[in-house]
Amino acid sequence: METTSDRLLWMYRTMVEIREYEETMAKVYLEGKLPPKIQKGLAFDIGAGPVPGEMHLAAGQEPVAVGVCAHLRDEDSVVGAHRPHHFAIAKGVPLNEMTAEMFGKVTGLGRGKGGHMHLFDPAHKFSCSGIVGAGAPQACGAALAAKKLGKDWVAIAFFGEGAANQGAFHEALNLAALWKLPVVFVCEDNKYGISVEKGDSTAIASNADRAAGYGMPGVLVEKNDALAVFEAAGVAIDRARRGEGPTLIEVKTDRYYGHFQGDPETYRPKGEVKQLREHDPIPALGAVLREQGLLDDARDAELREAIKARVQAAFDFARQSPYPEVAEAYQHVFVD
Ligand SMILES: Cc1ncc(C[n+]2csc(CCOP(=O)(O)OP(=O)(O)O)c2C)c(N)n1
Repeated sequence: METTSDRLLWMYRTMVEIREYEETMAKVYLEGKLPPKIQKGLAFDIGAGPVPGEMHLAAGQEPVAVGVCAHLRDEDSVVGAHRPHHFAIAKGVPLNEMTAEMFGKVTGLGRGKGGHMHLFDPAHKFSCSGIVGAGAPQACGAALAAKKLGKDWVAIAFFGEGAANQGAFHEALNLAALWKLPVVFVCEDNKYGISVEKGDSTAIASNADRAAGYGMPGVLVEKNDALAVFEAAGVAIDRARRGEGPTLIEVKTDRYYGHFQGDPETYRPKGEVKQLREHDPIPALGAVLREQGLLDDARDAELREAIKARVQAAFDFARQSPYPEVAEAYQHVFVD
């Protein structure tokens, strides 16, 4: 990505792709789980259907992923959490192998053994984990490796505001600041940790304020806006590349779906999601692009069609791929 225009267009396209991916997954995930009329709000067999296991979708949170990843190079590392698709897509993880992994197929990133919370792609330096808070120390590890190798690579740890109450998060921040590691901690405050509102679990309003306790800059991005994230992330990533150490950024973002697919969301005020969707960050960035002459209706329709086709192709690839052989069950699990 050379110019600012390239980056703006990339952010828009990538947000559209993430949204298309999550909306497609929301539908496909329910296949075979229960008859539609009793699905809403009831427990179902999460092992049934083509996509087994839990499913955490990130529609609404696209600005965080693209605003940060627009600054990254191939050599930079990204560690995500249990809600990882937006980060993976923004880091360039291939859709086919990522989707096949969620379908449990042998063509998946982890040969079908990891599922949607455990997407590992060394080629694109992407990983994630279902263990809340686990990613921050891992990003420190990648940053330490870059520093020892004398490279100007950076590492990003993405996590939710719930994870910021885990011990591992605090240990990671302390060590990162002490060793001036080239890492940026990016907290997505989507207001809820499962069903618990932030104010019921966290004594301070903004995690960005916690940065001062570790001797690093803390930045609060108050709007779920790709350009605002892009700006804050640019400063933090440049600082990390220059060897000046870590930054903690918190972004106020919006989760459109439940914590997991099938979540009855009884903790959410009625109409909250409808209200959030009225400030959708995708058309907001689209309007900026239009003002700058970078987008019009024809171009928008064209790029949306291409994205739809790419996402559909990934789901087709996953469906058509074979399951692993039973004999593989214990292979690729432990290091000899
Ligand atoms: C160590 C650990 N504790 C608890 C859980 C169960 N759990 C899964 S997601 C979640 C909430 C995470 O909230 P947050 O970090 O804000 O991320 P969000 O789901 O909002 O993206 C919890 C407690 C877990 N997976 N790992």
